[in-house]
Amino acid sequence: MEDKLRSLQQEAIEKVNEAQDLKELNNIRVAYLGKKGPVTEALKGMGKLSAEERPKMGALANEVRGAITETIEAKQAVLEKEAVEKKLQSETIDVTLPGRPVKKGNHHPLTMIVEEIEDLFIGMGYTVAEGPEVEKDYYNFEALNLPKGHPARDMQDSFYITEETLLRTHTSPVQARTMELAKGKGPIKIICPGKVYRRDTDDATHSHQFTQIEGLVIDENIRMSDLKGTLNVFAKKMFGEDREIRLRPSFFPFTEPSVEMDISCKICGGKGCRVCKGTGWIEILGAGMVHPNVLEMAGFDSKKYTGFAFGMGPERIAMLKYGIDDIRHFYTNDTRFVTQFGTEE
Ligand code: FA5
Repeated sequence: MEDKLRSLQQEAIEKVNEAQDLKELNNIRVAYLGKKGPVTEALKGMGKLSAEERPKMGALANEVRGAITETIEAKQAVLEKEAVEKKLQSETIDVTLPGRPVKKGNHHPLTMIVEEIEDLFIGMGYTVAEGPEVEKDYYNFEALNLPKGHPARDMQDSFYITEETLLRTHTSPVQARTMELAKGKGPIKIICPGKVYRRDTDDATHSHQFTQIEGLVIDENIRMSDLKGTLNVFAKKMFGEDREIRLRPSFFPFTEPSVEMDISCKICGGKGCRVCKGTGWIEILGAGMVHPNVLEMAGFDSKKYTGFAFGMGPERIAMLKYGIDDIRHFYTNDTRFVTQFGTEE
């Protein structure tokens, strides 16, 4: 029995030492030390031994079991360490690999222009005002000296919602609303950016929905020269000192006198093209001195207060600044167009 136990010990230890992984090691443990294993079987046969031999063989069997268990534990520690190292190696991250850039969005050129114009006027002491896009006929027309049936209403073909409400055709109703809120007391110095809507036929420079930025200054002693000076500063800052500007006499029922401002066309350098309709100039804004009727209707004393107002189209300004040849590019969402401007956000 002694020989059998010793050879079992040697055989088990050899197998343990050759085990390649933890699974194989566990199989060896079950095979040699499990309930049906040879060591247990040998111990079961102890009853057949003499009283003198029994304690001796019992001690030997425990020694063999202990030696196999010890070897298994030592091997287990080695295999576990190897397994961890193998896993670490397979999951290694190469931190020297360059990362893949994540594509983010970027500012729309129209947003950039509106923000640039806002910054410019805020720098001149203006505050930003807002008004509704669904507007009352009263603020869009009547309070601006355009009573019902006035022929000049045809200048801005409108989308009506009810008899008395429409999609605003310009940002000028914000003038009327701001003056009304001021209750006849100046000064007022605001700009108002926002969307406007007209039943215009879309072409290279016209859209049925576009953006305007309104400006309004009301105080004592405001003169036409203040308006001219302001528009000059704006145009030079926006387009550079070398671009040509011209003011043309015009007509708006809410200003008197009225003007329109044109900028020389960047696309053709003033020679005439599709964008400037062969004239070499593009109109970017309408302006004038606030009509006394408009001041009085909003509760201002027109003998004490005077003011100027302007309304510009930022799409046209962006077209002139960046040399964009069709206003429809702003609305068709082609990312190849939009990503050409500004920085990624
Ligand atoms: C007006 O809308 C006046 N409310 C401007 C104004 C304000 C005059 C205050 C006096 C005092 P007008 O219809 O010309 O004016 O439009 C102003 C600007 O909006 C134009 O110069 C042009 O740049 C732009 N614009 C007009 N119609 C369109 C359109 N269909 N598509 C794109 N831009 C347009």
